[in-house]
Amino acid sequence: MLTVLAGGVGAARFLLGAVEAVDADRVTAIVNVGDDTVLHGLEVSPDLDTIVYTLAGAIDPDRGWGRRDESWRAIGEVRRLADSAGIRADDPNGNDAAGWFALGDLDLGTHLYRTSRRRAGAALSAVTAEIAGSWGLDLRIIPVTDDPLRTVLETTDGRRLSFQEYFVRERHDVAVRRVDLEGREQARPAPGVIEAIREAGVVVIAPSNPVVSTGPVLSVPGVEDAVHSVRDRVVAISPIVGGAALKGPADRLLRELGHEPSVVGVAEWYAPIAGTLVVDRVDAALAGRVEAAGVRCIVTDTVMGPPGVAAALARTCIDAVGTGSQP
Ligand code: FO1
Repeated sequence: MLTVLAGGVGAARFLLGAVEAVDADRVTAIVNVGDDTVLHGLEVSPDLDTIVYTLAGAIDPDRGWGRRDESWRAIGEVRRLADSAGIRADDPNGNDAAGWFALGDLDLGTHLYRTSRRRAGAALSAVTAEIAGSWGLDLRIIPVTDDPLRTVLETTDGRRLSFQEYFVRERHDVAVRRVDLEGREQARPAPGVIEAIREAGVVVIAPSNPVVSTGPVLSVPGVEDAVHSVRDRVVAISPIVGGAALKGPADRLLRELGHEPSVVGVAEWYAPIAGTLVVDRVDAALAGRVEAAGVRCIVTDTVMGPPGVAAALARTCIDAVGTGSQP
């Protein structure tokens, strides 16, 4: 079994390769929910949806989130109404009414369904399985927890922003001094999470943001201990290539929180729980410093643009653990 600790876009692209490399029913994704939010009363789970839509071939390939062939009529109407009423995105009493978070019409259907099922008492993990099943997906996609877990970023000017306020509304262009994971003490791993880690032949930490994507996954009590207990079988893939994040603010957040924004900083971050770190060829010269941080370093192509790279990367992770493990 191959288990992947996953954030959004980078993890989704890796999972596409993983289901080429091994049978999809042997792959489990354990997914961040710290980005989840409630907008217009609807429950939105961006990382879960990015993974489902990507594996289903329904993702918009340019944006990397939301549906392909999307239309925007409903959110366009919200924005028209807000404009007319003078409601702005930074109005504390009505900011989502300003429509700063772009919910497409097809995507809205997912949020309507999720919200209705959750109000009827279904757990997020059960609803996620229903949504993935509707797309005919054979891999297991599990939110790390069914309990509320919210990433909150405190800016240097003292504001506390939800992840989506930081990422989308503020375009991650504000300095952060602290990241909190609200609800983590009470959160319990969703059914199947701990088993999927302990019983996996290989656990891959996807090339996702360590602070705000895999960080919340590992923060759920019991998850980091489970990963630590199989450290020799854990392979992390660096989301930092040549000192920069391929997408999003991973490099900036690492720097702002006092870590080196490089594969060395990533190695130091994951060394307690991962035996191996995979880095891109452009970082080959740093392999010695990665190993000095206490993890084995594998150098290969990690940028999952060209066809075949993601599947080759998945095979590299499996081979890294080797010795007869059966992913
Ligand atoms: N990202 C944006 O930059 N702008 C948006 O308006 C936006 C809307 C959106 C709607 C649904 C969804 O599932 C994702 C959406 N994202 C948007 C992406 C999302 O905020 C981030 O990619 C993840 O949360 C980061 O992992």
